[in-house]
Amino acid sequence: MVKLILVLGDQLSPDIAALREADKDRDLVVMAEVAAEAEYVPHHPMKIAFLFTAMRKFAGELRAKGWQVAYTRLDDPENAGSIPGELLRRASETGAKAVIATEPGEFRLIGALRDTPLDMTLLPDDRFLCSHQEFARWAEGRKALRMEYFYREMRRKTGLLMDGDQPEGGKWNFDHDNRKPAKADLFRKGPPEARGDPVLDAVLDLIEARFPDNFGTCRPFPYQTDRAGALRALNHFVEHALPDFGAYQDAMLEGDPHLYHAVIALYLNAGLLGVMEICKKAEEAYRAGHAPLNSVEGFIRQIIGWREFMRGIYFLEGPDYTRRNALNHQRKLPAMYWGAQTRMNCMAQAIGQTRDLGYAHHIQRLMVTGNFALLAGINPAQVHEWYLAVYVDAYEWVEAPNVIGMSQFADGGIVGSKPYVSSGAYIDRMSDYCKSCAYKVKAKTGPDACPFNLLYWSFLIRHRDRFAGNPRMAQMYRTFDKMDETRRKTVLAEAEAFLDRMGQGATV
Ligand code: FAD
Ligand code: DLZ
Ligand code: SF4
Repeated sequence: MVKLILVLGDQLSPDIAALREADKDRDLVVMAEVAAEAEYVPHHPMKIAFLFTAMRKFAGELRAKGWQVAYTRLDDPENAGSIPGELLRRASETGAKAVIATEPGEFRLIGALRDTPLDMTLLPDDRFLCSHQEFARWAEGRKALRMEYFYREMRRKTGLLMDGDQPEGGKWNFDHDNRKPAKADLFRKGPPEARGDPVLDAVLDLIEARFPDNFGTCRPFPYQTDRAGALRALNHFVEHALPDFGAYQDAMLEGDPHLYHAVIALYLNAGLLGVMEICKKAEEAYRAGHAPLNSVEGFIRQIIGWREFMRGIYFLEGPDYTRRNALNHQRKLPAMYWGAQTRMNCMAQAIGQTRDLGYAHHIQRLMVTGNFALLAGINPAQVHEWYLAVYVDAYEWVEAPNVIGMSQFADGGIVGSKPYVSSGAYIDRMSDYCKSCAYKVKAKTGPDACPFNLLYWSFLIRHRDRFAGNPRMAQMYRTFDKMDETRRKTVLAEAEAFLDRMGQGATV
């Protein structure tokens, strides 16, 4: 009897588990653009446009290979509005009783699929290197879960950058060669241009009409939307940017949103690229003498280390992870995150490019928008929803551990051993943002004082009980305690006044 084969918007890989299990001559592939997925957060229009275009093209590729595909567009009058609803509709049309699906990357959708009355088989998503069971075995009995040790296991498992059983170059991690500030360079090649086509144009019209109020612009649309384009983007990165990826991965420059970053997470997370093909291309570039080891090791670590580690944490910790709030932060996310004016140039830059591209690189996410939210005590659930909505590469399995764990310390220290907080000095060192800011990064108090400077100390003092005993933070507390008392009081009072003004909706 016919079975329904579910392929979700971020499962656009021809060898995805559900398709491998299916019988091309008997089964029906179900793909659907649905309101429930498009609206569970107010996604950036480019994110929805990217996925719907890539889904439509992928369905076309499957049909060309001989699959029967039932594809529902968002504006189809029969659209049931949700993935389970679409499965039930197709089941009643075909008489199918059973569904084969690849496990979704979000507990919400896993639960919704399990709740359908259909005979549901959820197969493990083996596009990842590390299964849930393998991660749980690795984590079991460890006092703390640290990415660095997990990463070494993944290096051994994949053989990437290995010299026998030793790491290439004698070390696992070459980060001490990285983290330089960058200079403006008009000849730096960004990602390859997008090529317009009728499928994309139709989707852009649909999204602009259906989601006119969502934060973010849709045109000009900068991304690739099929496997061939994603491969072009990967090759372009390896050729032009990978050699400098390591040295400048933490740098930030006004007007240069990508620097030497790959801008491939959206393709990888949607299934248009695979983990091993990306890493092998990077390794080949190193072995051919095209890219240095510090860059290639750093890049591969992000993918087989951080990315796999984050997914492991999400599934290990369970559905309540996104509601954690270890620091009891309760402030509302300020309107500047949704595009309202701010006098802080670093925030205006990171949020502005997020609006225009649905993209910011790691350090902008972590040390600008994330750092500010943490210092200001914003409710982590609201921060999580923002990140899940605004980035074209955002899916809960990867976004939540990055936000709730790494960025907001709301999991109490599962992902990181200390919070990622810094004063304005870090942003000044790694960027050119402070030069054209209304605040002065060198000012520690007074009307021009950089808000990051004020909030940094007030954060540390608010959470003294929790962090003073952390050996990696003790020095910061000693520095504060050495300030004269008037200065300490002024810093804390000005931080409070800043937060009050922000809470009342003033432009800060
Ligand atoms: P590059 O900087 O070129 O890195 C190469 C690849 O490494 C990325 O494409 C990505 O696949 C992987 N990678 C790097 N860092 C991480 C990481 N910390 N976790 C997982 N993968 C990583 N990444 C997402 O894919 N989706 C998200 O929703 C997401 N949300 C984030 C939220 C916060 C607060 C922070 C600090 C990081 C987040 N990241 C997320 C990780 C990282 O910022 C993005 O993967 C990266 O910016 C994507 O751009 P890129 O492809 O140019 O990456
Ligand atoms: C993100 C997203 C959006 C916006 N729309 C759809 C959709 O209409 N149909 C679909 O199958 N998938 C969509 N997705 C991706 C899902 O939300 C994603 O599969 C889950 O969040 C699990 O990662
Ligand atoms: Fe950001 Fe402070 Fe620098 Fe302004 S001075 S750009 S607020 S770090």
